[in-house]
Amino acid sequence: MSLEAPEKHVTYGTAGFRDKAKYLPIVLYRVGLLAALRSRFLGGKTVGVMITASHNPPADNGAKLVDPLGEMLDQSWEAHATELANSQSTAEQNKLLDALYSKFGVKHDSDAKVIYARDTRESGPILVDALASALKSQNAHATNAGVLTTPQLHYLVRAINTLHMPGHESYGVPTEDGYYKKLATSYKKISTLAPNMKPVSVTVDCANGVGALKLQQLAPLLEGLVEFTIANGDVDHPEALNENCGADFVKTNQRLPANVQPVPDKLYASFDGDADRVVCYYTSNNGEFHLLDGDKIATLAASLFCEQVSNSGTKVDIGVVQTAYANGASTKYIEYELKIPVVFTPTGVKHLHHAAAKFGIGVYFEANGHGTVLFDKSTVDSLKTIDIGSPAQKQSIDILLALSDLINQTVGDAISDLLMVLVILAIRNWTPAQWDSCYSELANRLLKCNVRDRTMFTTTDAERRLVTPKELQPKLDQLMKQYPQSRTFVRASGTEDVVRVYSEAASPEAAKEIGDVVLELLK
Ligand code: NG1
Ligand code: ZN
Repeated sequence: MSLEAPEKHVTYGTAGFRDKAKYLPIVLYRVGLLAALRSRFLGGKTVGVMITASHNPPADNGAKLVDPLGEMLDQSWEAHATELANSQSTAEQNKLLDALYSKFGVKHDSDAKVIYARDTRESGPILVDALASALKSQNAHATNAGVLTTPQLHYLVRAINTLHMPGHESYGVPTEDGYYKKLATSYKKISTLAPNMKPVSVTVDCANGVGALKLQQLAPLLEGLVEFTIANGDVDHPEALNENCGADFVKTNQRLPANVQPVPDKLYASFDGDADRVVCYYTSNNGEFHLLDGDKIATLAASLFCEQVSNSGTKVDIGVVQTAYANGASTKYIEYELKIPVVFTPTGVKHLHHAAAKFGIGVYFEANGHGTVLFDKSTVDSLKTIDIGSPAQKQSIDILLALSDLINQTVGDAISDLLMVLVILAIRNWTPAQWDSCYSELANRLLKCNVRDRTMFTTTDAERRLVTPKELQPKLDQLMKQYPQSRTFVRASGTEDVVRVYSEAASPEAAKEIGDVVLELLK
């Protein structure tokens, strides 16, 4: 490394390290040091490193560590990552690393295995070199998995470790091909189980990112069942990544991405830059744009699971996990129509993931389209062993088991989530408009506000209420009383130096007015 310290302070946050790529080579080097230690600490299990900045601009990049079962890095290690990355000299770095080896009682010469991958960003190869040289310096067994989506790397990590892990069923063949085959096989299985399932088609805006390459590889395996058309699949021009397209653009702007000319009532989807998020949408005959976001995906999935579990004759507690950003109408639909519980957690998928794992079948999605469904081991075991009474019961059990294979349970996965949406629509023979009509969203608005010090904004109740500044929450409460069905909250972003203001109400005018008043209050 030419530098001995990063040019600016970096923090391992909800999205791992993320910054302008030019600051990151030394950070990736230190991520490599930590990854080797993490693997050794876990008895030589394989850990993953993903190099990506997801939906952020092309000049950014980042790194996330993946734990052996494909989960995000254990939260208690985030502080070690931050401390090590910010060492001010090589001597300090080595001293800190030695201290961590001693603290955890880890031997330097024990087994360490790390697998890593990157997205399509131009800065990827330089960061891979920095990571690889750190792994080499640590005598770690390193595997370069090349260019992958983030969820594919999570899949590989889990599949590698569960090959020989007592108490854990093998997650699949630990190769990229194994991933495609697992998805395609389970989709095909469902198509043979569900009566009269028709082929479906979808146009996918891939944000000019890695999702395009991977969807092209999957597509031939699903020929005759799913017809994919790729839009924004240009990975040869790195500057085009996420530019006027992708899931974040579509969700934030509530409009079509560039290069998509919609046919009314047809289904469209957008992935983000590393294909761990997906949102869907369609236009009606009058040209109106309708977003089917993470909340709509969660409700679609939860309703199918309720139906199939009830047909299967098993008892499974199904629940949905949301954040404060979930539209209030979706929460009401889940609680009052589907009659299943909703749990709220703070923003950030690791919180949602942990809460979802407490259910027999836990559905979690952020409104922005990041999420998945978790099947508890006891649920899968009881589905596999229950006495089967009728063919209809058997069919539902088999559909549920195949869905548990179709869904990437390690982390939100745009490709796998999209297949889940498609298969549910196909089972029900629903158009996008039928899906959309389950509930009508409350009007909402999401604003950002620059403040002097965002750490002054502390919250409680899964970020839905402010604790400090003390005088603000009573004013928000007062405001909510003035508008029917309204809700507003303020929280500090975990990924940007801003506070976010969310408002929802019965009409767009009211949602806008509330947002404007809150912005004034923040001045
Ligand atoms: P912050 O910046 O903390 O609001 C954003 C998203 C999260 C999550 C993280 C991680 C919103 C409102 N917030 O968090 O949902 O995806 O980024 O990338 O969409
Ligand atoms: Zn992403």
